Amino acid sequence: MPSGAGPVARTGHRICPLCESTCGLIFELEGRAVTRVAPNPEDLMSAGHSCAKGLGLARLEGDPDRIRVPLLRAGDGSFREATWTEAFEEIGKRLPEFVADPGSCALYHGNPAAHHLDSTFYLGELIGALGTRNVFSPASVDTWPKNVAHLLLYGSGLGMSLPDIDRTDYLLVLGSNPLVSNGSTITAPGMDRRLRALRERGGTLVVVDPVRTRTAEVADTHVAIRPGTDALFLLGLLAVVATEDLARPERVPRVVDGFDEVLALAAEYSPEIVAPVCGVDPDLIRAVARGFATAPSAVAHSRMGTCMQEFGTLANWLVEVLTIVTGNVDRPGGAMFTLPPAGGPNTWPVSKPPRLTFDRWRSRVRGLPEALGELPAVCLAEEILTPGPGRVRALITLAGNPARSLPNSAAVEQALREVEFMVSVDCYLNETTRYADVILPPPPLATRGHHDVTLAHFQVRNVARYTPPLLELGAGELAEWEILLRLAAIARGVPDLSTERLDDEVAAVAVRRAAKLAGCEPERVERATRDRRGPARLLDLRLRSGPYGDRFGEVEGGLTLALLEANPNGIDYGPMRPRLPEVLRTPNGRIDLMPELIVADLPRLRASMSRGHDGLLLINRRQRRGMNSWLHNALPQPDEGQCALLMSPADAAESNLVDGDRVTITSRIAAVRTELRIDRTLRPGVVSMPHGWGHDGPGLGTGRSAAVPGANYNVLIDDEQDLEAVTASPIFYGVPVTVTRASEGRD
Ligand SMILES: Nc1nc2c(c(=O)[nH]1)N[C@H]1C(S)=C(S)[C@@H](COP(=O)(O)OP(=O)(O)OC[C@H]3O[C@@H](n4cnc5c(=O)[nH]c(N)nc54)[C@H](O)[C@@H]3O)O[C@H]1N2
Ligand SMILES: Nc1nc2c(c(=O)[nH]1)N[C@H]1C(S)=C(S)[C@@H](COP(=O)(O)OP(=O)(O)OC[C@H]3O[C@@H](n4cnc5c(=O)[nH]c(N)nc54)[C@H](O)[C@@H]3O)O[C@H]1N2
Ligand code: SF4
Ligand SMILES: [Mo]
Repeated sequence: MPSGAGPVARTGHRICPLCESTCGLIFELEGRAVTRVAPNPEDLMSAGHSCAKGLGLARLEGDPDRIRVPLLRAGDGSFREATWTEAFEEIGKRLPEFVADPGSCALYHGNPAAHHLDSTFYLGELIGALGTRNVFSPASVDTWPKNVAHLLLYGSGLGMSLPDIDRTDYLLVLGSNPLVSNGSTITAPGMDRRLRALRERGGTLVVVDPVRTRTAEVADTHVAIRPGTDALFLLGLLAVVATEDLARPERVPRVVDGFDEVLALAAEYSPEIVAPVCGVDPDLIRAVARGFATAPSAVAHSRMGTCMQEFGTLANWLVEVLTIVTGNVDRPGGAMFTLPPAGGPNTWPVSKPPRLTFDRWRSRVRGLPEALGELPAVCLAEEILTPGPGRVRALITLAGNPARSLPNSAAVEQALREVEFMVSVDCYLNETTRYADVILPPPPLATRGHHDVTLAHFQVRNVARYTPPLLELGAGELAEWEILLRLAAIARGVPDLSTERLDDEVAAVAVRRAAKLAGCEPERVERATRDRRGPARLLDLRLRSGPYGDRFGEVEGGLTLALLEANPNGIDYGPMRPRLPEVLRTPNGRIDLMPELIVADLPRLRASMSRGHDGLLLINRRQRRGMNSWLHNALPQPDEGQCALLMSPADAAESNLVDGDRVTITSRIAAVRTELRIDRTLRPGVVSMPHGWGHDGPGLGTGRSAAVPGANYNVLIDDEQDLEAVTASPIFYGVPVTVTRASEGRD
């Protein structure tokens, strides 16, 4: 305990909700205040791992700039504090008009909403009540190329194949820096320990990244690839596999189609052909291909760097193809499918007829395809700004900062300014919520139970955990799920219906579903779970009807929420186990290695090979104490060169720039200024900046970050012309820019 602190009133377990590692933490509380956060060494998933962000949760929770009561826009444009009743009355006066005009109220839900139980279980109610297809989230600027590749291969965009990192002999990481990000589409807290263990057991780590990142630093081999060329690099690897007869058909599951065709296709892309485009030595491509294909077990893991680039879906498809044709899918040490405790799309029975959740509808203005029930977030601004029938006129944001996370910030902010009515559920008055008419704050973390329903699909080990609320809601606090239900009630035109009634309605549907899954009578399910309310009841229903569930009393010792409450460090159900073919949700129950939609994008890749390679390409870097745009206010940020543009010594010399210069970075659509830092970790031709900064402009309630606003990466990013072809995701990585010394006195 820090000296000077009073006696610790009590401690409690809390799973960290910030990133995909889902570390187990111990909160110390005095009264209602979280005074200290420590890692939980007993946690069965994270075993004592944590990071500065998780340990900073006490600061984040105690940040004096946080919004703790509803805010209403006053006549003069400023915000005033309001009661919940006033806030909902105001929403009740304005929202119904937009619900009556179908689709005119859009919803954007941000990254934290993917973690919390409240939004996981109750957001659907709100979307249903709004009756809108204009639903957006960062998934479409983050993972869609990977989701869609998995959807087309395995039938589910969420239940992805995972690298069995703790047992593999060869790990090929493309476009991810887990020693800083703590990993994504993989829940494996303590990456440093896991990667060290891989090497200690004689395994090999290869990192493909234009930057010698912290992760690349600990690898056996770093492939300093030119941004945007991973698909070609992977084709080069596959060409070696094809021409040197390194594929292992005997280890390829019988449900796989297109094995010969995909290898025949790849054979044309020999290392000598792709190497000059990738900026990589052909011998290195051969060495990686041979190492991967001949290792007892091997797996490739791709993330942000392969998604947010020009050929994202192709790259993520080829990652799976490589793993499959070398005989590494569904085997220990290869790519496996986890079995999430609360179930999910790849544990539930196949819907009949199975239908892929892609391109079922399109956006109004540009006709861009839906994926996984949402439209590409690059459409949000134009759907508001473009007149005509079906225009988005109202917006609800939940736990998101589109003004900083989406491309073309200027257009997004213009849209937020013009939208007729806006409600934000958020704990900060930030670059987005400053345009809201009403802001509704979520309650403190310690009042919320946690089980990561979504991220359990990415866990590299089958562990079930739940940390219950540590505090009751305080006076003036409203649970986030209740906020969502109240908004849904207003949208449904039943604003006076009690939260209890609304929650019972949601639970009644969940009871029927759980009964069906568990194969028992709904009455029995209802009886077994009736003592709980809110997310806890819905979670209990999911756990008990899930793969380890007690089926509401039928399976002795089976999983229940009560069992997890009694075991706050979790329950270990062991390593991932083979799940093919039962895990597949494709229409024909097979894996087609040549999905038409993806293969059709190959000519575009081919055409890119003859392009010149002059000029600088901008990429992005994550920072240890940041979480996208929203921790800069609460957590102290090292300020030296925080938002600097990093450039290699060779490029700096060529551009006649020196360390510390103030520079202007100009993309096709805009320019920003920042400081230059010379950095030897970058491959020449590549410059890097962090995202989520640019805490500037009027009306922010985040005093500390506004004092050090930093440069906004996303003003530079196009939301129109340069999109990934299959999913319409923006291209954040590999953006052509020019960098010049900023003229004196102009900033
Ligand atoms: N500290 C911290 N942790 C975070 C976050 C944060 O903001 N801060 N954000 C969280 C979120 S929302 C996510 S989605 C995850 C993301 O987690 P990761 O997927 O690990 O993302 P990054 O750390 O951005 O790593 C992407 C890497 O791709 C590289 N890269 C850029 N272009 C290319 C390319 O064309 N090809 C290849 N092969 N590599 C390329 C970059 O140099 C970078 O090292 O991190 C999460 N964790
Ligand atoms: N250039 C560039 N742009 C990027 C990325 C990149 O690498 N480069 N990364 C992209 C990725 S991977 C992501 S995931 C997105 C993130 O995009 P967003 O989710 O839009 O942005 P965040 O900065 O994560 O903002 C989270 C918001 O949630 C609020 N919040 C936090 N906790 C809670 C809560 O419990 N309840 C509620 N209601 N609100 C809460 C915070 O105050 C903040 O306003 O950014 C994307 N944008
Ligand atoms: S690694 Fe992620 S989950 Fe773990 S403490 Fe840090 S932010 Fe939280
Ligand atoms: Mo993300």
